[in-house]
Amino acid sequence: MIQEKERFKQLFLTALNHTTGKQVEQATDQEAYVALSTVIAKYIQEKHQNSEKQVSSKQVYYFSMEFLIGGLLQTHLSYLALEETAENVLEELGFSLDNIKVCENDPGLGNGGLGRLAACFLDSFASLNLSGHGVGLRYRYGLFNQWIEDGRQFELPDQWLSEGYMWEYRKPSEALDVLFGGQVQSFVQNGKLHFQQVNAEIVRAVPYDIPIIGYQTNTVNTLRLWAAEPTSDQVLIKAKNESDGSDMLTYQRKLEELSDFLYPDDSTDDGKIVRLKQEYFLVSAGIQSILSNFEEKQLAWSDLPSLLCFHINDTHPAFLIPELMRILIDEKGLSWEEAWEITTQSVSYTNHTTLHEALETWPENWVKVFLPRIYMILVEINERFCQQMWQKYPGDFDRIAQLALIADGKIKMAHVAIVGSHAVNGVAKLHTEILKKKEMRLFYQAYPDRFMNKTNGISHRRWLMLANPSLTKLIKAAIGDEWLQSPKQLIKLLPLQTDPIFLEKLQQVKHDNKQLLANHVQKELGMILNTDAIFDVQVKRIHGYKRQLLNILHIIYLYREIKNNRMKSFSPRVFIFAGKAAPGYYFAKQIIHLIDTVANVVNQDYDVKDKLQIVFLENFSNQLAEKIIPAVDVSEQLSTATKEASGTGNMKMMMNGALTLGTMDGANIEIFDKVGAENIYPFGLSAKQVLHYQQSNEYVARDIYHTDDRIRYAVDQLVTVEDFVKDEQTFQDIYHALLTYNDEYFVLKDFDDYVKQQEKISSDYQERNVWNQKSLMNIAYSGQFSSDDTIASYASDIWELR
Ligand code: 26Q
Repeated sequence: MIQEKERFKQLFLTALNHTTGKQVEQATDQEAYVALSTVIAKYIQEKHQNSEKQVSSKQVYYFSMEFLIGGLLQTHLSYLALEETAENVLEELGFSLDNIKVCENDPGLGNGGLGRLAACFLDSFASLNLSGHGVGLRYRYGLFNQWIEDGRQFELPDQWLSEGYMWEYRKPSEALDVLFGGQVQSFVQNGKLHFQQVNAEIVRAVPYDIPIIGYQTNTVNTLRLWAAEPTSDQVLIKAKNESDGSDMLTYQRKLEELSDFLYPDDSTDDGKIVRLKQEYFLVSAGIQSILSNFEEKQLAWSDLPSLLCFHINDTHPAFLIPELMRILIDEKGLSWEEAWEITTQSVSYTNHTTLHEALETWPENWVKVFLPRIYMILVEINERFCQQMWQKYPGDFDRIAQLALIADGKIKMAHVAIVGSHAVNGVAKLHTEILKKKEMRLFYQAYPDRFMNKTNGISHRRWLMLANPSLTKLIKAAIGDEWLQSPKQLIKLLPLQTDPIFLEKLQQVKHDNKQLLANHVQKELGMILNTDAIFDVQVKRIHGYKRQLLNILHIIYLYREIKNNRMKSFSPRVFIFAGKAAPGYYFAKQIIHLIDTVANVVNQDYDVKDKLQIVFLENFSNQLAEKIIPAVDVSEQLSTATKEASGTGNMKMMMNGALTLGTMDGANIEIFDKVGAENIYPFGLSAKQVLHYQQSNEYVARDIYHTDDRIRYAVDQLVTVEDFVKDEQTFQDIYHALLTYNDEYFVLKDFDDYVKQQEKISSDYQERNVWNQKSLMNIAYSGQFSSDDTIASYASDIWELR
């Protein structure tokens, strides 16, 4: 122990001197952060060298356009069991570990759920000793930094690389080329037809590797992020052709730009060509480097599916399918049939949405121009597939037209992904059912065995052990620490529901966490929160279907009731919101503006002080989520049934003892099934009812508006200069979305049920002992939502790892 400490200290001092040239006394926290990370990186390297010596097993490559990995300093210290040592050494040297931790940047390389899921999966791979690696893009700027002024969202570039990134290793010796555009030439050689892409634009792909370690395991996996760079040859050719050197620089920039930005999740059409190129860049670079490693082993190509799995995180990396075909056929000389067998056996696909507007398609013309050889292969896949379907369903033109991969000038990426893989999964039970019975019904009929469910999960280590140290301590004291390795062991907490002392402590932990969040809010917004109030939280991307509007309309109504002293058994509330709106998503930006407008009135009204507070926290991120989630009493999961594929914030909050107020949608349903009706607040239309109303014309939002006085008041406030708004125009589009366009998301329809459950929450919260029991039940049953479980299930049913 003492030896360890001395070694750590020496390494730290050396690193500090190396990176800054300074003595300890002069170093800033930022410089200490750099030195500390350098030391930790050294420990990881040592582990890595051991890990690579281990027997190689089947490798999974998880391809994703997004990885929201969050801060790694804390994770590494904890997983390497170095926290205490570091804390002591730093203290001796006059630093505080807490101050150093805040120097870390949070790379925002994702939009939301899908990107965070990928990060939780990497954590589980390494912690389960499985060889699972991430393949992604190293965007120069992550998802924008959000800044709100006068209720309006401004977007600033997320400069996560400005201070350098401590956990990556640039590997220029493993760089390779990705080709765009040009023409495809064919020629016959030895009686075989060959294809070659000529006059293409070449972009150099340079990998940056981030080692991923597990909790108390020896496994070190890799997250490989690719960056686009110009090749010097290309720039030179360009320079020779142009007289003016400035063009050369512009050209260089143009090539680099490819990996500059991450696209928001509902991006409008402009600039989308870059997104198309990004998707191909990711898979081409990723698969080329994996295959070149495979070739070094000198095995037969037919062995590939027993050694490698390529998993695609939604359709965004689906060009992997034609790219793998291209390499196997054009470069390795395999026949179509051999290549197809290898491809479909090694690729699997997760679907994350059934929203029609979110299913990815690409204009045929773009693919033809920018990926000419890939286009030819897609046409061939489509033709063979349609023929096969013709055999299966002779004469059924209509069906085959609907199944086709290419139709109406568009390439349907979900169709490509399903046809080109051996397994397709949804991310929660309901979502998978909707895929099978509705959205992908015809594919399910054609390939019933291909479809399966894998309900999402979250890393209980990041979202409980690291994010909530006081709860972790309490749980450890009660049931030991086996649950850290086997999260289902959290069920051992169940008997404690009859232990009033334990429940008292649980309440105290929640209160302490609320105080920590309140301190943060005071620092950021200068607002003092009532920590005895219910912390009622909705944090996630701002979207119509997630219905932040339902929440805020309810608050508008509550305000009136409180002002008029009409609330009977009301428990004071702090409503907390956070989330980004996609820059081009006008409606979502309006919602932020509305929340801000209502907050300004409520927070300044002395009459409701201590009863009602509203907070919108800017720039939601992993780091902010880690502050908020341990402090949540009520977890708002309000999506219109059928719309949220799974949700994962619901699981994070449950695991931290929050009670869910949610629709029967996505994984809320599975949470309901686990904790039982007593320990959750479900409300609203069921999926079946939503589908019914969508198909019939029976829902008329205006009828509800006219008959329910509470709704009429809340909706009218959007366009009436009375309690909240300053003019009639600002929020008229929200008003019209509800009344003129008949409330696509059934906000008004679900309002009454929502209010009832909110009232129930208010009165239940007053029986603190009972509430604490419910909270405990949520924690105890949350182990089933650990991503360890999810990954174990992918490993056995999809990747066949063991
Ligand atoms: C597509 C094309 C062009 C530009 C952007 C995109 C794009 C980018 C990101 C489309 C979608 C996304 C992100 C989707 C996402 O995060 N989905 C969420 O995935 C979670 C993990 O499975 C689920 O829990 C959520 O329900 C689902 O909404």
